[in-house]
Amino acid sequence: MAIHKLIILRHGESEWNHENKFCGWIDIPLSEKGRDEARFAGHLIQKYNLKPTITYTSKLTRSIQTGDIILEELGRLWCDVVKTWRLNERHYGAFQGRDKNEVYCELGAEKYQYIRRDYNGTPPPVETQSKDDCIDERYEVDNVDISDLPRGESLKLVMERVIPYLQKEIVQGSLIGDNKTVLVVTHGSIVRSVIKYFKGVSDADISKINVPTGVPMVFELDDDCNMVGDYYYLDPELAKKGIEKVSNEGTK
Ligand code: DG2
Repeated sequence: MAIHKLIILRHGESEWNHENKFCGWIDIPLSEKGRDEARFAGHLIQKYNLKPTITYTSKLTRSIQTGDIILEELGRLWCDVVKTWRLNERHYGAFQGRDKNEVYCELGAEKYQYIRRDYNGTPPPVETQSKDDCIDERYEVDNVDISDLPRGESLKLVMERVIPYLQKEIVQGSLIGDNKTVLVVTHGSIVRSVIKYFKGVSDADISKINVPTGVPMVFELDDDCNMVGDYYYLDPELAKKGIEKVSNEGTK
């Protein structure tokens, strides 16, 4: 039976990750450190001799830039790239653009942690879909009705839009159907969704899982989409440091 490799990572540090602001669907580019992280991610993928033949990104610049840098590092800029809003970060509603520590002080530790990490925690929604929130022509594709796009999502809502796409297009379509090595460059909440889905993490336990910027992880799946062994980070030490940083964000 064949083993199919799905490489997935959160983009490198964005300018707003660096400034400690909630980003969500706001289209913020990578910071200089984020570009370095993306280059190092490419180096790790090469070191493990992984050769993606198709790449998926979100519609957000930080994910697209990370994918481009990785493919350049790998000498595989020819690789097909599919960009989809279904891999966009969780919509952070009215928190988008706000300083994390300011929100933390306003809500208190418990509510802050609930909205940030609980499976059902939902930020207050934005009222309108506007260009100020980066809802623009990039979403005028695939019969998407812009007014149906999210205005504030929990992880549960994120999973409802991403997992069917993961199953059908990425796993059944490319990874197993076409026997491709797949690279997915996406966002923290999407990686958490994928971990929850493949590992069957409970609604309660998913709140403890954080994802570092720019460290690739690999899921190995058999022909029936079952995981073979556990997922692994290509640099576990680096991942550990990144996870610690992310879990404390906004609290100090
Ligand atoms: C971060 C996640 O998403 O923030 O939207 O600010 O992966 O696009 O940097 P990403 C954001 P936290 O949920 O970790 O606070």
